[in-house]
Amino acid sequence: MAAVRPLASVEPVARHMAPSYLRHVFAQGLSEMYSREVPQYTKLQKLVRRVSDASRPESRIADPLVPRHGAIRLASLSDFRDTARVLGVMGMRPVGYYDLSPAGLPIHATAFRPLSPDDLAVSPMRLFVSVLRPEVHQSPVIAALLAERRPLFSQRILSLVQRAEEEGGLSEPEGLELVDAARAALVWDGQIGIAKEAFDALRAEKASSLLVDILAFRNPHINHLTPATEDIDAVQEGMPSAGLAPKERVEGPPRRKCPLLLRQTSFLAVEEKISFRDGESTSHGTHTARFGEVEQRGAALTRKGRHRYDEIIRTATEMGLLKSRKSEEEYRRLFNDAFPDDWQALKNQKLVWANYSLTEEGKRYAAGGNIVAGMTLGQALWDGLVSWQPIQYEDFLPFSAAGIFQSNLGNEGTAGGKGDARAPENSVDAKELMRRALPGGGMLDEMEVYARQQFQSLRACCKALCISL
Ligand code: OOG
Ligand code: NI
Repeated sequence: MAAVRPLASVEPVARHMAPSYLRHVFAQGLSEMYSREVPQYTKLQKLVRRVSDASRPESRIADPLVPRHGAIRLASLSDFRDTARVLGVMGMRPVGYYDLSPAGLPIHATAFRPLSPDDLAVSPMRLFVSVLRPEVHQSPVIAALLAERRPLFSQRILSLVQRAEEEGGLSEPEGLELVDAARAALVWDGQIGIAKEAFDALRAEKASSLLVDILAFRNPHINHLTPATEDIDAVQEGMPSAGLAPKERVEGPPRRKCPLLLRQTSFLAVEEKISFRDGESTSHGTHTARFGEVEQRGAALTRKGRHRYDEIIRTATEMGLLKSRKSEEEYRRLFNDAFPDDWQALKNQKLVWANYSLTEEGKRYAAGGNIVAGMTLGQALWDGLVSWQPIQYEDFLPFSAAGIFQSNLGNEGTAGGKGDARAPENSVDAKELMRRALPGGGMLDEMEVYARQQFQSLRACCKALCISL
């Protein structure tokens, strides 16, 4: 007879799997799948690991092989909504609105990501999810294809999501089943899922490569997956000898002592085989859309800082500085004139968000109980009881995103010409439609997310030291 275990040795079993753990498993699953699909991604991972090993022990990136973000492109708002619900079970919330139409690309997007620093620390995976803009539906060719499309997620996936929403989570087997099925729904299937005539008609539309990527396949696929590095210039330089064709230059702010926002580079899109089935016969072709990318994150800018950044990008684009590496010095000068390369100066000018925490001395002081009444935050900072760190930028740069789209879709849009990523007139309606499609009130404003984090960290310090806010 099996021995009965005393009750005390039975570990308490959490009823629901932590969303952050599900997100981690999802990121790993996508990474394994993408390395099977795009072998260059494995080469990029190896290069990123080599660069990270060379900078140890300073490297703060725990596992450079787990991707930090990925991107998918969806056809319909109903798939978009279902995706939001699936990612919601993994603790990912929609933040920001990105309109890619100024770059000539008829899509708009949001980024699904964890919000709190603790959740980001467990698994920082984000998914940039774009969807066709409403104007596109006016084309009869596209409207017909949309009407025929089957939903991205199976009934089983949606019923698991519903259970998670109703019960506040999923058990381990159900959580893992959901994550694996969600990953599998995004598998690359080189089979063209529409008739030859529709395919040819799609090819004749504006922005046709993007439309083919979104509408001609039976399901959406991972467009790219992006590991993180702390030395993106070393990764960029190492690409050719690793057998990868890099873009001309790193996108985003220039290299500096105090890194800001997000710098990214990618290897150019790979040519992949596709096949058409036409009755009995099968013919073959190629598709070029998927690539590999690497990111280096810096400090999140405040509204004031972001406004300044957008102005610089506009000027630099007008001056033609963002086209090749030759103008990098001039770009850096322009940039450094607007942003001091010193954290304290950046904060004094209210250009970066800050996360406040008690120093060791501050913790001892708070625990000691003999708190000085009437202390100010300025004093606490001055006395070394409180310190601050810039908050890392966790979102995306629409202009870079547009640039990335361009370079991988045969330059069919217009980005790089005007450098103006502001939304056109009609995007208010499009944005509103996206908002309404999302469960739970729509996209969060990224600035509010950072402002809240700064405020909460400040409030916790002030509370511990009896400082009135
Ligand atoms: C998404 C591009 C956005 C980024 O890193 O800016 C993005 C796409 O190509 O579908 O991932
Ligand atoms: Ni990306």
